[in-house]
Amino acid sequence: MHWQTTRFRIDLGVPRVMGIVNVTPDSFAESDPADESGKAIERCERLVREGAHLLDIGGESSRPGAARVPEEVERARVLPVIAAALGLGVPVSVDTRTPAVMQAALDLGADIVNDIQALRAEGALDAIARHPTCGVCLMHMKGEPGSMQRQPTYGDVVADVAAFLRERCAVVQARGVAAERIVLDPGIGFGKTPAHNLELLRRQRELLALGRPLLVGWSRKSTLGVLSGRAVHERLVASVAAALAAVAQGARIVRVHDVAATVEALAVWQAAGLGVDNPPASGTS
Ligand code: HH2
Repeated sequence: MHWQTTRFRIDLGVPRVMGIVNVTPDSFAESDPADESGKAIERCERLVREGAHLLDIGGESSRPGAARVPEEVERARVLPVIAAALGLGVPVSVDTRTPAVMQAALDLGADIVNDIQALRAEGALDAIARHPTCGVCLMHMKGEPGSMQRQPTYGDVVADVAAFLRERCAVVQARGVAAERIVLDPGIGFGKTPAHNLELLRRQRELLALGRPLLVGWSRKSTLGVLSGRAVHERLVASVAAALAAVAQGARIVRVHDVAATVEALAVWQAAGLGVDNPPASGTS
């Protein structure tokens, strides 16, 4: 299984680690925000040295309650960092829901658009459809970051997420984007309670029926705080465990802050023969 992106056709036969670079003063999990480009570029370089297979660069926090950032501010934050990251030899993703920022990043040569809104903003699909090969990550989110954690409810969270992703995948493909350019993300923490997030993890394999690779982001999120009793900057162990659990349940890409620790854990995982193509046997038979 592969993910076609602008410059790279990424082999997802082994699990891949996407390193998070937030060029923001207010991201939920940053103790030392990379809020100016020099610092963010250094972070990109460090994450690649630590073994990141992809970089995901964002200029707007999507933490619960976050307000929108003006388009010019978002552009000014991410574009210099993307330009520098393009020289680091790994696929570069822009984490944005702003069509003009998608377009500007693609014009610079970015490989992937990662959109927490699954290209629902006006003009987003046009930006992607105009580009012949860029990759896209379509994520499920119920509501808006500003209000999404106010008592989210579902009939069956896994079925609802699957139906949404199936529909978005069809819409994007109908605009001429080849299936191999698309990966899907259940959107851990986006309009979901801890019980919803854990249900999505336990039944994550059901989402594989959508036929596209899964990208999943558990890193430092609040459900891990609930499970571990740890504050946001103390969730390394829980985050690595969640990344391994996501891979065990069929995820091909994990989006993480702690690249070195995740890469090490996955090296042991793979040495044990537990690659994504060899999931642990289920049941007792
Ligand atoms: N989570 C965040 C942001 N973007 N994209 C995808 N595809 N999947 C995710 O789970 C996801 C995402 C939130 O995490 P983070 O970037 O660390 O925080 P913030 O949005 O506060 O910058």
